[in-house]
Amino acid sequence: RNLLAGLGGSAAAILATGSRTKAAGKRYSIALVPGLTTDAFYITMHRGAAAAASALGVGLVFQGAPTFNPVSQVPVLEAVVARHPDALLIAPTDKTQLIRPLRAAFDAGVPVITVDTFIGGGQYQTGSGDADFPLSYIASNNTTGGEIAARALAHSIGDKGKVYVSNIEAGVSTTDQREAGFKAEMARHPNITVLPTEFNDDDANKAASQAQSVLSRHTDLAGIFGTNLFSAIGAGNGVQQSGAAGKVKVVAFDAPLSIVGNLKSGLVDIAIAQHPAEIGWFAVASAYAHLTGQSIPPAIATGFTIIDKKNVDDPAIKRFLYAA
Ligand code: T6T
Repeated sequence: RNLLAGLGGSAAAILATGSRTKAAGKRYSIALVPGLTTDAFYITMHRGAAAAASALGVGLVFQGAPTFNPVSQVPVLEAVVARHPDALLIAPTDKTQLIRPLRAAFDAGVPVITVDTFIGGGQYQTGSGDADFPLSYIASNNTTGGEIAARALAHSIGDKGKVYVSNIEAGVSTTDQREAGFKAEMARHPNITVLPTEFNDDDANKAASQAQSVLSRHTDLAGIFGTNLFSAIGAGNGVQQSGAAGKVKVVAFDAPLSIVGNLKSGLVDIAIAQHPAEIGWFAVASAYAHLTGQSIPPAIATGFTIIDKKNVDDPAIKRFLYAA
């Protein structure tokens, strides 16, 4: 108890130091720009960020676009940067196209941390390339996540048959890495054939009709890997609409509350929950550390929780479902 009391005291001391470094009476303002605003993943990330902001006494602005793409994200980013936040946390929607606008933010004196996705090759603070200027990359290890998905899918289809990847679009760091990790692991499963990837633009309806049309071309399809929330929900719906629920196995990246029914009915075998609240919490804490003169690591890898119908009701597991 004494230890906790001591920690409380030092947190208060840090807070006081932090406020002293700003002009009297002004709080730090940190902006969080998600990949899109209506996605349970980013809504949950916002919740974790807000918890850290309130613990540290900083202001947090959450502003993003309604769809996941650079065309809608860049104007929001520019509007946010024009108000000159003390730090910018952003999930860039394209590895390449967000470099220029983020560089402009950085050149205007706004420290940048990327959350969930990265720009360039994702190696920051290396002194090389045109995209190493963000201070830190705080995210899941998405290559590992893709490998986990492949092993789970291989297991549930008896290590043989045809599968495909339902993905957003090439150029998104997270889902590119998930697909690459998935394919690398599947290369170790000689009796599994990976069909060409279907790209859905983060649209669950499109992912569902793609699943139906792949199934009509390959009636022996064994499984689908949905690389993110909308890809996975769409793949599951497409399988159901084709009357192939249970026959075609689905492994989902992401774990919105709405996946619970699908896990229980057997439509989705496994959901790989990221820890978006953890990403948001560490992003705000890292920005605050930087603003108050601390050094921060160039990358922080957050965790996963693997959810299936056997563990989904366990309170220690279900807390990782994304609450929208
Ligand atoms: O999978 C997450 C996120 O990690 C990815 O970058 C984009 O899609 C999600 O937001 C889920 O919809």
